[in-house]
Amino acid sequence: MLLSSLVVAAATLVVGVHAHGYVPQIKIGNQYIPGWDITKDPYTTPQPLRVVRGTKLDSGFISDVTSTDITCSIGNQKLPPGPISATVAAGATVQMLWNTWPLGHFGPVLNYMAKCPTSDCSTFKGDTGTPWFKIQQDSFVNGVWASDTLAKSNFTYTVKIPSKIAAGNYLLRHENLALHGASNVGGAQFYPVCVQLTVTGGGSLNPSGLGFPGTYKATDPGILFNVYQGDAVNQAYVPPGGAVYPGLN
Ligand SMILES: *[C@@H]1O[C@H](CO)[C@@H](O)[C@H](O)[C@H]1NC(C)=O
Ligand SMILES: [Cu+2]
Repeated sequence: MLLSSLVVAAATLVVGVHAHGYVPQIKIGNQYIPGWDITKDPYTTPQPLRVVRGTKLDSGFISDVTSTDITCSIGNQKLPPGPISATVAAGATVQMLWNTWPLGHFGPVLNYMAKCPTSDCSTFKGDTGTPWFKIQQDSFVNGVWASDTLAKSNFTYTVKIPSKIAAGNYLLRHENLALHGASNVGGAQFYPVCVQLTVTGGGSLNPSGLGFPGTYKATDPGILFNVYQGDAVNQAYVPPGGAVYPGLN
């Protein structure tokens, strides 16, 4: 008993001061689909094909909004070894199943998509131009930050794929933005995760307009923000990246 708790404590130390979280699984309808498991997938040869973009070896955060890591997490330059995507109908949901998320890393949960310009998403980095559009966001609702709600909901967050976007291949960029240190410039922590999706059905909308990097500025009011000023201030919080793209549903 004592030995096993020591082993757990040692493993926790190796991971870091605290574990942030990553997305080892997603769920579409009743189907569980492997995401990117940082404890296994980077160490598997050949590298497994995963619908969640792989990152470098940790689940650490990004603080530099001008870095290409802001697009799809640390090591955005590393593309998947081949084409793979999860199929989802326009108007349906994708559940992001985080392995964990620390309470108190509070902030909004932001969700964007970008249409892959190529026949599949595996060669699309999404880090130049403005291919992205915002599809969903949650900030401070009834006294609770969306990231704390995620942590209290079995580490699950549900993204609705817009019903009116054109069918095709997309990256979904799902992001936790932790504001606990955000009252200083560079103190906000970004945790983006990208999923390769094939959207079926849908309509004729082909939105775009946002860039990662590009859209976020270190001094945006939703990025340079003191989260400890009380509920009234938090309720007035304006997330970065603007409003959800109009007319998606
Ligand atoms: C919590 O999420 C995990 C996957 O991350 C799932 O296997 C489990 O069934 C979920 N538990 C509940 C109570 O929904
Ligand atoms: Cu942290």
